[in-house]
Amino acid sequence: MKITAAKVIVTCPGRNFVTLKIETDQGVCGIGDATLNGRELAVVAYLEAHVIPTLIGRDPRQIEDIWQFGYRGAYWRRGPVTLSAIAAVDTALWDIKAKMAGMPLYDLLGGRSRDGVMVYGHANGADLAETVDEVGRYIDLGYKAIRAQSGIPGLRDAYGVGRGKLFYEPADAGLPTETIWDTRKYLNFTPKLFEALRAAYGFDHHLLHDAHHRLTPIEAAGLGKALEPFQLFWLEDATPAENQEAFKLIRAHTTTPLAVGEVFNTIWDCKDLIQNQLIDYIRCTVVRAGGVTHLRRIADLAALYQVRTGCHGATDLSPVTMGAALHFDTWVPNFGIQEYMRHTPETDAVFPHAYTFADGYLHPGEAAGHGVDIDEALAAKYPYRPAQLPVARLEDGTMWNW
Ligand code: GCO
Ligand code: MG
Repeated sequence: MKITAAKVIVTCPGRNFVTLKIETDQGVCGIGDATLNGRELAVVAYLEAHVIPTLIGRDPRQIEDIWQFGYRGAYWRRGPVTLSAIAAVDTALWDIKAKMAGMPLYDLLGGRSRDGVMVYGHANGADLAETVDEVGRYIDLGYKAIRAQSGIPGLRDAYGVGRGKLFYEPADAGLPTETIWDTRKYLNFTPKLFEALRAAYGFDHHLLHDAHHRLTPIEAAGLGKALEPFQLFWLEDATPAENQEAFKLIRAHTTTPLAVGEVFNTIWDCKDLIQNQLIDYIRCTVVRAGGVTHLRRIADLAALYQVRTGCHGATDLSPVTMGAALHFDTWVPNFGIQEYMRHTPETDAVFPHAYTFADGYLHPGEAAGHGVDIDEALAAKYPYRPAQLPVARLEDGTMWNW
């Protein structure tokens, strides 16, 4: 069996997505997501110039060897561009293998470990009252777990609060929008939000929150401590994790569970955090961390330390990543939760998929492969549009983490 062709499809049904399609001499094709939000064309160039030529003529069944070739063969290891490209190839090859086997991907990985994949949705509001109402809307939609982000009094912009509600898109401009950040205002407000949410809805639902890399370790420790009475499912990206040791300080002060890793690319980025039991959930997902092949390795390491998975699932990960992640989630023994930020109907139409939502759970479906396809004719109607994520500055103009 041979790979005969591979091509990159860029489409913008409201936001940009990059998809790799691999074709074989047996007529079976597979697709993989290669979207890197705000840096899409870097991955397109990497795939077209450096990866696709090495794939032609290879046996698509040799998923492991092709992964190792992409990783070791690059010499310049790691990084989001390289690992997104490797992930796209890997996802497409697992799709092909599962289609050849006539199995949904989760069956090929080792079979079903659960009946459904618990997801969390994104509730966000301009202020406390609106955010409380939005969480109520998600509860009414059947969600068991909800992430709450709110506008902050006295602060013009806050992370996670979009112009839209069910669908919002942070990569909103061709050049980065500049937002203003004030940690003091955020720390004064956030415990009040969760106090109000528990007062309104009780303790039966899981509540989550994303600090989006904005805090220093000691500030993060303080927030974790202040949130303890409200029993969060997790506090995410409390502080940047380039320095994995920083989490020792947070951990020493709070029992609020910690989640990290949506920006990680490999097992090396989370090795110390996992082995030192400094986190509770690892956020890596298919497209960002080298595909199903590498994500499995991360999950297996995490399992040794009772760290559970919590795959990133924002809208900048295409339905292809969502589909593949749901098969992974259905199989992985140490599953925790899956993020589910809904794609717009336009995106769903470009990527017809087998997965479905019901009662707070996503189900990968029974189609052979990962169950997600691309409608190329429709995709061609939405040409690429430059779009970048915002940046953040402190009130005095200092650059901060967005
Ligand atoms: C999340 C994330 C996203 C990111 C986005 C960047 O937890 O869902 O933090 O909202 O900001 O994926 O492209
Ligand atoms: Mg996040």
